Amino acid sequence: MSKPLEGIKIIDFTHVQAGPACTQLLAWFGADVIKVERPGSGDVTRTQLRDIPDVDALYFTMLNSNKKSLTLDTKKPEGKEVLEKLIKESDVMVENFGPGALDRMGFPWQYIKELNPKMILASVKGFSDGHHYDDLKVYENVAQCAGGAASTTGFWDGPPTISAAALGDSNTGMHLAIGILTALIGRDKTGKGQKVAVSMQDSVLNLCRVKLRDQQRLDRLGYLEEYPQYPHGEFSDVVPRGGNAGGGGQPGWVLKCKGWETDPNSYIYFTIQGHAWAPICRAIGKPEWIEDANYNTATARQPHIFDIFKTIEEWLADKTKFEAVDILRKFDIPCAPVLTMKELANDPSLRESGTIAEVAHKERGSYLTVGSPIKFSDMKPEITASPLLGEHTDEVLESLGYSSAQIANLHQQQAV
Ligand code: CAO
Repeated sequence: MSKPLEGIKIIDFTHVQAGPACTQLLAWFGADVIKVERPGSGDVTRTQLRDIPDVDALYFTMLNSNKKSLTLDTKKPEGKEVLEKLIKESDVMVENFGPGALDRMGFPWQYIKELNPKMILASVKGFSDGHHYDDLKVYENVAQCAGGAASTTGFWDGPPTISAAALGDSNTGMHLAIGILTALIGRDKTGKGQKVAVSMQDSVLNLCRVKLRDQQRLDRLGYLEEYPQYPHGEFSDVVPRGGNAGGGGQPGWVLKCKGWETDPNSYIYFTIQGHAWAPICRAIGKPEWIEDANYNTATARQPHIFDIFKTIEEWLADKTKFEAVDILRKFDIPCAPVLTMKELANDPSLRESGTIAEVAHKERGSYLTVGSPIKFSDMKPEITASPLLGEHTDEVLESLGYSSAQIANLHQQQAV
């Protein structure tokens, strides 16, 4: 099956998570992604949090599938020369070095553009160019704090909280992938490349859009009706942390199910969708609430919403999270079990769809990874193993026209 991005050549000058997540996605869809790594060490994630001695860590293998690895010291003249050749032949270069690193290496955008006017340079930084923090190096949790996620996540009586989801890293990588595809389509029209830049702060903030909505509502009204603080608690002048409250127009909460005393994940998320009130009452055995004026509108329910959740928890007490959802789905109630990583890893539906993929690796045996969350009618992305460090160095150099003698010479000059 031919893949849509076949023929697009990408220099993957990325490391850790934000950049690699982007280029991995493009590799799944057919791009020829050549990861450029420092000889001897490579991407730092190859050795971070290892579970098997001397074998590429899962952190690396799960973010670098379907790529090639070229080792190159791009600070040495002969490494620079190879990179220049690659730039002339490629469509896209993706990087997420610390601020200024590419310039210091001798590859500012101006020079890359001179080498190849059709080149698309895609960069991730912690903060956008010109921002007063644009000199900072940034990791995931730093971005979650800078982008508004931490101040609005967690419980009101606890500290700002980090989400387990990679809002700063992989999310920024996904934004960058959209930027690259857009620039490629633009290039088809103009014949010119361009620089695409995405900051981690901006990408987190983009996902916190509804919290900026809430700040403006709070400024105007002084309260936020869907937050647990309403109507009995107090609001300050900033959006508070709302615990597990629903962020949209319907109240929701994480509710205990049978076994919660010993199983920390025996919970469901339950949403009280306004027009589902009658089915909810029927489902939980409270048909008398359907017409009761204390319950039959969202406004009437809000003052005692936590008593309502408590009643639902009483109904849940003798049901597992899976049994509960199996009953509630028949009443068309938006809900889900709180699933653990173990349950997700073994979920037959996710295996079937390719969202959880098992990949064979030369050195570590097989491992699980998250496959493409994007599904196509005419293509099923196949996930192949991440490359060993420098696995494709000779192959890439040959494709650039280097002879065996020149390649041997390069290896010698590049030796660490
Ligand atoms: N050959 C020679 N030198 C190389 C090289 C290669 N193949 N690959 C990288 N280098 C050099 C860089 O040129 C840089 O050199 P100088 O700082 O001397 O100019 C050096 O390696 C270190 O690069 P770095 O600043 O990117 O690395 P770091 O470990 O100090 O910082 C990180 C890591 C992630 C904090 C930083 O890269 C960053 O802020 N990136 C932008 C934001 C980002 O993507 N963060 C997400 C990371 S995922 O959590």
